[in-house]
Amino acid sequence: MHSWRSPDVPTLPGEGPLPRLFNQATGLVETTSVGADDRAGLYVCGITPYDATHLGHAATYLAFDTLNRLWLDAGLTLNYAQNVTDIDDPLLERATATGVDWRELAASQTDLFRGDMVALRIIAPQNYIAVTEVIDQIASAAAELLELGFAYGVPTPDAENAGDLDLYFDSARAAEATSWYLGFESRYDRATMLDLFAQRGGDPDRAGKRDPLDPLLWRVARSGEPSWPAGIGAGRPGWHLECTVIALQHLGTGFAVQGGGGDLVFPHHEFSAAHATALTGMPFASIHAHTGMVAYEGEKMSKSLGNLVLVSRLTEAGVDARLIRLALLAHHYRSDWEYVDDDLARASARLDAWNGAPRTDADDPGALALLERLRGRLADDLDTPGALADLDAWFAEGGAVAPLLIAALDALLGIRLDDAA
Ligand code: 5CA
Ligand code: ZN
Repeated sequence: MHSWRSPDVPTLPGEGPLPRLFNQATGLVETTSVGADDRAGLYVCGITPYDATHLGHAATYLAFDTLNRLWLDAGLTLNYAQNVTDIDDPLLERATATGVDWRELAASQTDLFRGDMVALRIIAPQNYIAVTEVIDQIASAAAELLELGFAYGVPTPDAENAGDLDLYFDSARAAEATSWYLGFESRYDRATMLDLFAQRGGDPDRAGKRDPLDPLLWRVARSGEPSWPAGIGAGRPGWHLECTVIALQHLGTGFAVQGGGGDLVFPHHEFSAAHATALTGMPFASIHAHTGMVAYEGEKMSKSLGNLVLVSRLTEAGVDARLIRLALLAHHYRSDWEYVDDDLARASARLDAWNGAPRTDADDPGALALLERLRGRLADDLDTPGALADLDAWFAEGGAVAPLLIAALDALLGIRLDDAA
């Protein structure tokens, strides 16, 4: 599927350090490791395309955009893959409720998302893959898991297709036979897992499962639902296996960072990694990174609750997309926070202060030192609030806008000052 148009990213003098990131699986801030080919592999879970793009989505993609910018500044090449979950229960439910074909809903919302990413100057993934483009590969992966003994059939509860089997992942077998184990990434206890599994698309009470936490790999065809022919029986993919297959196809095993919002830690990321390790015998990613949740009006901003602030609504209302970017960068990517209108007002005051600083044609040593400070801050688990504070201090103390700073703001933070060419 076509991605979106990437912003130009200027090259800065010298080289930034390799960024360090908090790894959910170890609880430590670790240096991101890249392969010998200097390609930084990143997989970030993409949208389920209905009601895109709210500020929570934007904050998540912006966090990993900052990581990509730091990798570029460290002299690496990006190898970035992202999916679009264009077939899933909530998408189908929304399509039915609104009387729109699910394919049209997915296509229109994905388009809107691409436009928002361009407006926000988010670097595009080299591989932007819709789940419906890789159904055959997902079905093959499910078949392989069955062959390897990591999957089992559970009879459908419906009379109309009695005897048909949905395929489930055998977590206990995977924990026994591979390096993966339940909780390796989330480090949640079982009660928390059961609770989250039920909330986030799982079916702990489904009769016939070996463990209530075993996730669905392949849902056999039901009437009235889209399905695709497959050797294992016509059907559609389970959620976690989609991301496993897309990531393995484009990044291989052991890539640098698997990312997404904190709402995906369990069960989604834990089981995407489990499927990958069961298929390949290798760890999925080196670092498992997650963003905090953006809330609005007291609750997590989410499509299902409907408490959304959409990027497109703000830009249509005339809000400068740079202010959205700056408002989001003012919060550390790992913190949970609640969006208020004042976030935009503060971003506006900040951008005015920076734009209003005196201009100079010369890069003095102070500007170079500031660049190194920004690089250090950002490489330290993406400390964007710290970087913004350093810039505020520079300008508050009468520092000028030097060409180097214009380029640094653009390259590292994706913010172009008013007269940046
Ligand atoms: N399609 C799946 C991932 S495979 C999905 O979670 N889609 S989503 O549209 O619900 O979310 C897209 C991305 O935005 C995910 O990485 C998710 O973790 C993140 N996200 C969703 N809501 C928020 C929020 N309120 N704050 C921060 N990030 C969020
Ligand atoms: Zn995913």
